[in-house]
Amino acid sequence: MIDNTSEEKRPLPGLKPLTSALTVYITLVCLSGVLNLLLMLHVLMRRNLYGSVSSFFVLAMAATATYCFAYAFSLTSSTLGQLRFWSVIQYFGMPFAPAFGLLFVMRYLGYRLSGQRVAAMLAIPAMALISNATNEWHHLHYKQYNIHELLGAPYNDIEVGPTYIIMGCYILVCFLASYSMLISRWMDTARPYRQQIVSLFVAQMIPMTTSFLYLIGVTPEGIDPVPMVTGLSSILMWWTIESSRLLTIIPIAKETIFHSISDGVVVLDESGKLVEYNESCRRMFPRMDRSMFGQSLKAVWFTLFGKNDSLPVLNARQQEIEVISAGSGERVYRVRVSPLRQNEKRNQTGTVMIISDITEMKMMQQKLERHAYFDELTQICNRRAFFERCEKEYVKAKRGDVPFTIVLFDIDNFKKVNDTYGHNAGDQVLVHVANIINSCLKENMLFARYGGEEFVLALFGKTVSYGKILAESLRQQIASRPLVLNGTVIRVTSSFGVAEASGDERETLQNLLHCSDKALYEAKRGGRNRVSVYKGARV
Ligand code: GH3
Ligand code: MG
Ligand code: MG
Repeated sequence: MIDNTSEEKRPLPGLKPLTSALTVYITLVCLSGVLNLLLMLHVLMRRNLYGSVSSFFVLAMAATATYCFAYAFSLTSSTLGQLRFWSVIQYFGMPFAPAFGLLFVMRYLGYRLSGQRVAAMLAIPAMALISNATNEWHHLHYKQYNIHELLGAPYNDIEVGPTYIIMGCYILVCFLASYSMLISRWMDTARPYRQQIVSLFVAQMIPMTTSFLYLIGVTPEGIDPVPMVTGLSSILMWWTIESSRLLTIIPIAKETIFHSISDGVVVLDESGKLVEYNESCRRMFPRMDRSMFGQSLKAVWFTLFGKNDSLPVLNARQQEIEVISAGSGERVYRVRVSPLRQNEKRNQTGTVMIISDITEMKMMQQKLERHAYFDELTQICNRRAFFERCEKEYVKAKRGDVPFTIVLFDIDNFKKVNDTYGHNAGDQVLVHVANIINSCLKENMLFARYGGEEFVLALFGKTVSYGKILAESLRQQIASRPLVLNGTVIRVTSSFGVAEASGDERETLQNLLHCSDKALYEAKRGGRNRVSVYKGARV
């Protein structure tokens, strides 16, 4: 075989006018190119409708169209230089098309594709392009690239090198990977969408079978038949896009759904043995692993929550259980347990447990409850919590004919405390007073911050005389325990108003509070730092 690379510019002596066979090849290749180009433009213009899945499809079509047109031009070459030039241009499409095709299939089937993964998958096509373009320096892609001795230009006679073989194998791997992915998803794909899978399969099968026939020498010598048949794949894809809305409705495999659920899912068989769990479950409980398949519910529960209590009963009822995991860093989970049936009529064939981590939600809930019912500064009940609880106790006392007393008290001259020591010191005084009262009270006594520097006590089952004695002792405690803040002694006193429920049917809690407020006013008027009992008229 003669290496003709040095004679690139010289037209071959045996150059023939375009033969009829060549005219047919060029027409077919151009037709394929136009079909690929039109389909690419069609999808490109409607990409907003099709979403991200269409991007690799457009790239695959663009690569195939480039391959076709460059090959059509190569078929008009009359010199080796022209043939080589168009061969390099072809490589901007040919090795990339199967890689983009595989990327499209992967995205279509719901695989996550990072930028790095995409770049890695395009590395060999890029290597093939560079290797072909620089072949004249190293002959790694084509050991020999000549014009066919007998047929003349544009038919070529090649002897392939190692990078060509790598590229060929890679293209084959791309096709085989697409096929195996499509086949493996066949069972998971709902019947109406199986046409899409078949079309994708056949569309890739057409160029692959053709290259196989080319390799075994069945197709005309010196001619690459693959570009001619890519048009057929395009027609098939076009038809599938229109008829079964290939790019609009994508059948997401059940497996993908199962693993992308953010809750942990655990599946048990009819005897309660572990048969499956999803990705989220593994992330939530890193100790879960596939060696646990076949283990009992008890063992699985222990791995999940570190304890063996609150186990669900695997019967035909739906249950919802809240579990706090044992050990350090305890978390709260909500486990919904449902029976699994193949269909409505069949008996239970297993159990599915859906596990949600509700730790953050619970914490938020507790925080909101605290905000709603506790005074942030003094950490005692706020006015709202007081009314909710006091109303219940008041009604209960009234019904049971049990005495009920209210003690209302207010810090004396508190404005002066603020003015003299500052607002922050005033706050500390409020906390100090609340702490003193808390230390003197029995548990379960309802004590709340009623307003700014006003507090309230509800004494269920206690008469006004008990209230008076208690108020007097609290008054003394406050007066005798000054707050020492940064070396400054802040003395405060309080005035108290005490009133007992009258037992009158018409009396309300508001009336009673009003009475204690009047008594408090009397205490203030009487000179402050004293206890006053309501003695006026009732309702
Ligand atoms: P009296 O003996 O008549 O009760 O006089 P007083 O100064 O205590 O009463 P007044 O109602 O005139 O003033 C209450 C002051 O309490 C006014 C307000 O600025 C202050 N205050 C209310 N809530 C807070 C609080 O949360 N922190 C602080 N530092 N001051 C508060
Ligand atoms: Mg006051
Ligand atoms: Mg006041």
